[in-house]
Amino acid sequence: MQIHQNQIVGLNKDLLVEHKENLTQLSKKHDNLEHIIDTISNYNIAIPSWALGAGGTRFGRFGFGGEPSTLEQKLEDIGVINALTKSANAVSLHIPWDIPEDANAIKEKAKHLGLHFDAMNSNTFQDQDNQEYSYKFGSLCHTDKKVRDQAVAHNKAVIDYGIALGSKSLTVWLADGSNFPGQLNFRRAFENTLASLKEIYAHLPADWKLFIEYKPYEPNFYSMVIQDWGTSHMLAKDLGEQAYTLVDLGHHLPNTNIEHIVATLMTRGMLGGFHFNDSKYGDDDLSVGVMKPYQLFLIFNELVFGMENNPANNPIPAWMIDASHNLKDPLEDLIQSIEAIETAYAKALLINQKALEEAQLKNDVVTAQRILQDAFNTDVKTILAEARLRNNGAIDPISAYRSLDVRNVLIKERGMNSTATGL
Ligand code: LRH
Ligand code: MN
Repeated sequence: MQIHQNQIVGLNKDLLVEHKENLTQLSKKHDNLEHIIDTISNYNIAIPSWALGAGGTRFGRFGFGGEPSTLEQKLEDIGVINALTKSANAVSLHIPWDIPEDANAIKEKAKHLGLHFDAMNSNTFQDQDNQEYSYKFGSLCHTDKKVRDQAVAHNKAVIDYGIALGSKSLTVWLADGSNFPGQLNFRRAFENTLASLKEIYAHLPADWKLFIEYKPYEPNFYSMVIQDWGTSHMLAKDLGEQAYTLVDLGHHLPNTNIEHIVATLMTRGMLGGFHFNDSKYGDDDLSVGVMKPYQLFLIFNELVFGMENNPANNPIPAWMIDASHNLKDPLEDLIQSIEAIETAYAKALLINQKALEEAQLKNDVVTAQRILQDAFNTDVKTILAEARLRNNGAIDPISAYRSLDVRNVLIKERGMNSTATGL
């Protein structure tokens, strides 16, 4: 299904007058409004190719109907999200869930839909049918060199797929770890992983980045080889300048101060990117901003400050969503996640960083808090709508999605039982 510009123009018509009035009101209150609208209208988030169908848990999976069962259909669905939000012009592929059989054809299709390829993702956390050695006891850390070599070869193959598609980065997340004390020698596992990553790093083109994603537990429940930002940072430093730490918001123990981790990584230019999602307990992979919107706002406050004060030359982070959908229509869920991310970013851009610094230097805690909360309590819906409108997007993407009856059109095209690869 493709959404055409005139359909969006039609859907925006009834919303325009009120929107313009709201914008006029807002511009009276905020003198840097144009800068914020401009920043958001040039902001894009990569959509995970593995989150366009029903995820499911070990207790069950409930399909949505009309799910994309091919990479081409997945690109079309991301095209729908981008047509409405004008903030989703990138795709993050997971291999082998989404192998581009004909890379040139896939690249052309993506180009036609206004999409490009962000970070590639390798997968050495599942055994594939035709696989010689099992990853049951790990991959890059495995005690058996044959298994490590197999996993290194897979990561090199993923880089090669990415080169063919125009991607410029690889994300490595490892399920490697242990379930029981004594099962694993932590030091040997770390050193094996580093040695394996060095072989993968050596295969990177000079203009590529390697993102090392950490996670404290699951699917292993005693230890994970790359358990936290510190371990990821150690590995990245040992590898070289093209290696960075990737922060998946769901990969933290309860009450972890993630905005502090983000600020700390940026002091050394080591923040490579994000997997945005939200959670209440574990790696719940829920829609962004549904549980902890203030934390997300505080993370963007550190990003705004960090990008404006960047002596360590931290690159612009890779912005990616990593979620799994069990109840909500995946496309609606992703549209809401984009909205939540841009909301946090716009509110953070409203913060008067100069006034905040003055309050901090004077240890005027009350004023510092008021500056943050005034920005957080500002309704930025109109800013996001104007940013979309200036890119010919929908003023209200969710109501547009429903007015266009996208899910039922997809069910007519693909049937009720088509299933998407992924989580
Ligand atoms: C692991 C993870 C990782 C992906 C997977 C789909 O929890 O966050 O980023 O490879 O989810
Ligand atoms: Mn992730």
